[in-house]
Amino acid sequence: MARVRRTKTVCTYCGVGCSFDIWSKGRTILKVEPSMEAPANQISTCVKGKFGWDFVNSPERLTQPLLRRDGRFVPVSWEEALAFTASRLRKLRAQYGPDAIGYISSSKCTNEENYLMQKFARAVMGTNNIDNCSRYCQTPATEGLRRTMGYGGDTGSIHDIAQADLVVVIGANPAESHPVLSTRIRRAHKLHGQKLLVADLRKHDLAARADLWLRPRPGTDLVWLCAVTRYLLEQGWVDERFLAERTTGLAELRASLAPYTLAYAEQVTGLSRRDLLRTAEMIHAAKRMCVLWAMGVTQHRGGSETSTAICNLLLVTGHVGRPGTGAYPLRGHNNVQGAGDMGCAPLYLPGYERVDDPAVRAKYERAWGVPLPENPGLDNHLMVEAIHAGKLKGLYIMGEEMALVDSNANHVQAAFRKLDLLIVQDVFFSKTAQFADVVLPACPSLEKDGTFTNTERRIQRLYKVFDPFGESRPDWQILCDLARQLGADWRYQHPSDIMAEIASLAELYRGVRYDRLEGYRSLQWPVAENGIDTPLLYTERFPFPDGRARLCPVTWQPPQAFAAEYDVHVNNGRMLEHFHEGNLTYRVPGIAAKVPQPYVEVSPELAAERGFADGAKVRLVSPFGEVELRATVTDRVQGNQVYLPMNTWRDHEAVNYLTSSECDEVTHTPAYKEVAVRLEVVEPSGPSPVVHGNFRLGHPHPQRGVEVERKWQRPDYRPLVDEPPQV
Ligand SMILES: Nc1nc2c(c(=O)[nH]1)N[C@H]1C(S)=C(S)[C@@H](COP(=O)(O)OP(=O)(O)OC[C@H]3O[C@@H](n4cnc5c(=O)[nH]c(N)nc54)[C@H](O)[C@@H]3O)O[C@H]1N2
Ligand SMILES: Nc1nc2c(c(=O)[nH]1)N[C@H]1C(S)=C(S)[C@@H](COP(=O)(O)OP(=O)(O)OC[C@H]3O[C@@H](n4cnc5c(=O)[nH]c(N)nc54)[C@H](O)[C@@H]3O)O[C@H]1N2
Ligand code: SF4
Ligand SMILES: [Mo]
Repeated sequence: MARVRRTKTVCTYCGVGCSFDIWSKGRTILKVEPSMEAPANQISTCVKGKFGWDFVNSPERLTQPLLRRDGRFVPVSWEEALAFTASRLRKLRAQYGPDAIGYISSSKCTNEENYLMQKFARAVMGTNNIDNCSRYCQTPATEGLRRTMGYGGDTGSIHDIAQADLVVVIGANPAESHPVLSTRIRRAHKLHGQKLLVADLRKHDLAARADLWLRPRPGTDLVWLCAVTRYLLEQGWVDERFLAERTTGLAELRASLAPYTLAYAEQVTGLSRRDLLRTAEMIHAAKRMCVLWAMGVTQHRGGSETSTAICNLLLVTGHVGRPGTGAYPLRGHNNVQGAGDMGCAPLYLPGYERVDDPAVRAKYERAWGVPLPENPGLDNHLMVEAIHAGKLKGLYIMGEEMALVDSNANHVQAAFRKLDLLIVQDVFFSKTAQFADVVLPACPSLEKDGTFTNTERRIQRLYKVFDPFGESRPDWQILCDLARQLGADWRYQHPSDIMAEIASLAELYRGVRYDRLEGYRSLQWPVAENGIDTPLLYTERFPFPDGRARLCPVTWQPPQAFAAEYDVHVNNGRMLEHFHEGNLTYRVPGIAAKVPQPYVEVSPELAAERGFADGAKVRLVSPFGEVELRATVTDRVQGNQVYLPMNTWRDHEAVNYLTSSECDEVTHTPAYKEVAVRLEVVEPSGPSPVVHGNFRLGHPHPQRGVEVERKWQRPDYRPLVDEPPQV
């Protein structure tokens, strides 16, 4: 008889990092119970953390390794799959060299697993071709912070945001993307008179509540940020003492801001002079200001530059290093911060130490006992291009739905078809897996021990709730098994052994130990040897040799231009209930039943002009591909800007069939938010705005060789919830 168990875990979805207890019996989850002890969320969670777990028992879980034979996937034993994978990797390396293989790590996986993935790429296989999905989102923000302040992480804690008297949110939609964090803002705004300034194209939850809502033209945020910074400097509304004592580069910054007059900003951004002045006045009036930003800033060609402009504004006004101030580049995935911290990037080893620094390499060579490659490797974007160029022959993807989430999906999928070897390690038979030669079944977070690092740099432990489903294995074990097949002497018995090694090498994690993270205890990096952590960064100095922050001049990169026929701008992003392409959330019947298949939000003006009604079926055609879906007419969007959630399950509706291969020049983060299409009306009216009825899941189930068909009813469809469900 199974006993009732209570196990602490950390949410597998977003970067807020909520933690809670899972009550279970056998493989059944009885309830999810948050705790006052939970450092990021206390008793709050959102709908995903509370109800989003049934996927772990989905009959579609991968339970055995699969090998492609004669165009079909056949289940095989672990022994056979590992031997096959190792021999193919060895062969490719012998034939084309170590740099002909790329490795994609997973922000869904633990720190320990991410550490092993980059160690596998570097120490076992001999290449720096390693990346993770922060390339798709946060890298530009990290770049902006590293240039100006030093560390690529939020400067304070979620708790600090509530203490600010002005919160500025730029190109982020926390009510859906970081729900529990947004409730902190809403509460402070309502109860404590906190002021809220939002810059966004779309009237989302926080925009609708804001004291001032700016609606700039897409991709022009840098211009209004620079104009406001310039105006603040002109008026002397800056923190002279902070500037003098804690920063360098003011003269260069001042000179670089010369072109950014209010008149220029009005012309480029479409914002009124009045709103620009009100913005400056609100900032001047604030004693403690934080700026939150996310994909509306980073997923543009100028993502790094705009992120830098945000940091400049914070530094000029002295809003860094005190509670209630600072920079919050909201991290997306549960462990995207950790994946970066662990060195899953072509240029950085764990703790952001550069691979091209001989002293750093020497430290790792001593620890790992092998010579390490010194040339920086390929990032995600360059890997795809290198496959097309015939230079990259093999790819190992752990926990990333790259075929659908990378931009210009047709281009990416065409690259996958050219690979000699594609290894996919996932919990489900994803779209990406359809291109694989070998599919390795992994365990999701509930089936393993480890740590995640949330958006506040907070490291938290998760404990195993269930045994692995079928023959699936935790990612860290798969990596160890494979490394041993390839001759490495990896003997980790438990993730805590891996963390001990991380702490011995990465300065930021120096004092991190499992016993210091027992239960709900947590640590925010940098963690000193004695276990003292750092909830608030830069209280005394910035981690540059002179201890001062650097003001950095920036240049505006106008968004890409499209031919005149592509006259509709496609804003895109998240919806509350689903996570990305929905490999997990659409397999939670409770959520999938409640929430729709996707839709495109169209403004009343555009619908009237094109002669269609709510519920119409429209086709969006970009230079790179097309999608067809139902429209919902709403004033959340305006004019020729439509909004398309990326959270579709149905392959052919994925927004990335529309996006291009353009990217941020510095970091290669895709310009996902720069999309234009031609809108064609397929049916001028239709079932409104719900997409009624049933649909077939397009994913063939490899083990049974049949199409899985499910019938889900969606009775009460509301695309945007006013109040995200709080429990
Ligand atoms: N429910 C749910 N939560 C998630 C995720 C999920 O899939 N589902 N994914 C997680 C991940 S990985 C990430 S990275 C985060 C992302 O978190 P967010 O960045 O909040 O997510 P997006 O929906 O992409 O929101 C971007 C916002 O930018 C706005 N925007 C677009 N273009 C511009 C522009 O040019 N200027 C300005 N000022 N605004 C613009 C959009 O209107 C939108 O409101 O969410 C995380 N949380
Ligand atoms: N147009 C457009 N495209 C975008 C974006 C956008 O705003 N607009 N946002 C981009 C951003 S910011 C991101 S982060 C990406 C998100 O894209 P992804 O990171 O690919 O998204 P997920 O679906 O959350 O996770 C990927 C896979 O991990 C698997 N998985 C879950 N847990 C585990 C585990 O423990 N182990 C293993 N091995 N696998 C696991 C899931 O089944 C899923 O297939 O999308 C990007 N694409
Ligand atoms: S806010 Fe994020 S971390 Fe918290 S329960 Fe929701 S998805 Fe999970
Ligand atoms: Mo992300």
